[in-house]
Amino acid sequence: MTDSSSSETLANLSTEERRFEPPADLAAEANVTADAYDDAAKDRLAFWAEQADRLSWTQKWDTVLDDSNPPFFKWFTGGRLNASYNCVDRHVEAGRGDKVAFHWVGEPVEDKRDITYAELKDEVCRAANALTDLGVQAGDRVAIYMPMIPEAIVAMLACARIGAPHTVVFGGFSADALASRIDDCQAKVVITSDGGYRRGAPSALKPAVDEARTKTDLVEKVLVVRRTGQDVEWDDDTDVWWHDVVDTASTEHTPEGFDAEHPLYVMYTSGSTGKPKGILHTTGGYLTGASYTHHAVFDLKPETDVYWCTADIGWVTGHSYIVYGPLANGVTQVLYEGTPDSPERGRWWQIIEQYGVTIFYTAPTAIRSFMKQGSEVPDRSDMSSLRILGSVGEPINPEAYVWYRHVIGGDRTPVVDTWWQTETGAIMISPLPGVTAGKPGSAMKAIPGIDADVVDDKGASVPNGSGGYLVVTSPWPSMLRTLWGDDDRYVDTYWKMFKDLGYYFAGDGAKKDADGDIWVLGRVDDVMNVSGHRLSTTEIESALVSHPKVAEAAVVGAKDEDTGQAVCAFVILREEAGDGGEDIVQELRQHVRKEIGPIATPRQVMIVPELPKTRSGKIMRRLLRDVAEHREVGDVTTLADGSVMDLISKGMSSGK
Ligand code: 6R9
Repeated sequence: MTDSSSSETLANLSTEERRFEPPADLAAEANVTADAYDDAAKDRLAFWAEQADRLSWTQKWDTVLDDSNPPFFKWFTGGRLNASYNCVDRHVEAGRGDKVAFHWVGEPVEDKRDITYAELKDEVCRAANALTDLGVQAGDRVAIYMPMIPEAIVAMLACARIGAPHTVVFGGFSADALASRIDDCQAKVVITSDGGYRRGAPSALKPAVDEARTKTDLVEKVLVVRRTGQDVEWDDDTDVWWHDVVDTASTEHTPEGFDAEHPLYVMYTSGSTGKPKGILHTTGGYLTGASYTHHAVFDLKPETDVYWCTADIGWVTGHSYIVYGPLANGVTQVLYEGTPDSPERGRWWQIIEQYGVTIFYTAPTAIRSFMKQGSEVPDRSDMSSLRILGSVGEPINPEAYVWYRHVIGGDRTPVVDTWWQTETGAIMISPLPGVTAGKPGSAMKAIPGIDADVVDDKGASVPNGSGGYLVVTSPWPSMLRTLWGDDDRYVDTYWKMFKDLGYYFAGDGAKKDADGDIWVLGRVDDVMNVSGHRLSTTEIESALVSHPKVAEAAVVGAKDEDTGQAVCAFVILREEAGDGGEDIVQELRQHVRKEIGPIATPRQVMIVPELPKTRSGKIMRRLLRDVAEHREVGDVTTLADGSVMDLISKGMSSGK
């Protein structure tokens, strides 16, 4: 990525001229102004100490950053606090107990419930007492395997309240995945439900827990919420109904202040190969980062905003931007159980209209799938309450950004394209909605208090117009502390690459444009090498998506005898494009050639009905590479919909 030919390639890649200035009224009232960058740069630690003051501490810290043993950094040492108290009790104590914490919307229409902060506090206290009665103590790990129901959040906060780190496992993951996570962090209790609703039908969860228990004998108790009422197998020695032990428990529970570095949770991320990594987050720094970024990046006004993040709590976005950040900030949120198109396509937009959602945070994959359907369905809902839109999880293609802003945001709303990772705990690179003139496709620059850069393989900052590796050059409060039980892998994975400089290596490639703004290009392993030219999958995908007939595209590099790797594109057409006709493949190849250059012209363009995605919406290019290289398709257990690969493979063999 650092040789001159690749820099040229990156510099020549599609240029984006569109700019969207912050709306004047938003800028005038913004929580964070341009001064914050300078303030933070002047004294970074004082800046973060000020942000930590947003929280309630039972004991103030002695030292903001202890960097005596890098890369094992500690923040706010000597300080003590309780995360659950910060997310719930303090709002009630401040007289905001009647404020709605969650407008919960079940997938079945009419299945909905509002939960105030006072009610949330009672429920969290009950659950904390119940967990203690089940033998859970501070430091014990608890696995949570649940659908998007309020009890899932209560469970997380109850664990935090008693100092028991939780590990939330996606409800869509298999029994194997659950068992391996339970094993890795040695969880002694699992909290689950009989099932949840997905696409109009109850889907079971408890059987996967039962199966996981045949693979690991660590689990002492399984606490089960009754959600769907479906039949479940029952083991009297282990299984306990939530309504039996939580509903009957006391609402009195005194939260204990834990050390700022007390483990808050472990979140597993699937590495591209090998066993998943258990990312460890601790309490004080993490909560500071989640709370500050939520306030700054979404310009949060807790008195008036209605905030909705569509993530699942089974991934980090749900942790930082449904649970810890927003609740620490005391906002009213929407929490939705189901899929975007159930029972009908306009469900999300109807929810926005119904609850007057003002801030909406979702993933590019969702945006692209709505683009595919066109604007007719969203246009039926009044979404004039929206004032800020956010994007996370993948690079957002410029066309998807513009569509999102235009069709969903009525051209009023800034779009904040937020780059961060499970490891970073909180948003790192993003526009600020009251400050930044947004460029579609760019995450822009590091937020105040964060030092990020794009560097070459020696760690030298690359000049504007060039590409390289994305790094974080100073420690930050919400950073991961280690990989659960594997300090060596933590050091190797993130800190070895730029050891002498002490930079955190994020695993992503990025480029700086002529203004020095950052364009994240995706994982480094998503970078292709075609005839010695480094090409980013993201940029070719964005070129494809800019074609009017294309809704979504995924690009992989497949082995090629002549060029080393060749560009293979998998494309979903927009509905109005029909089957695209005979010439569509040639048309798309020409389009990429024109947009980026001959070197990027796909060798193959395959029209497919769906793309393989994880539940968090990331395209699993590894599986597409298997198809492109005519291999047997690898492990599909983390796919949201396992049947997608069959559809794609079938399309391939029938020559479509
Ligand atoms: C929050 C989350 C992290 C990886 C990250 C990068 C990609 C996330 C992005 C983005 C471009 C953005 N990513 N946000 N790429 N622009 N705004 O997604 O965490 O699941 O750990 O994934 O996602 O590749 O390294 P996680």
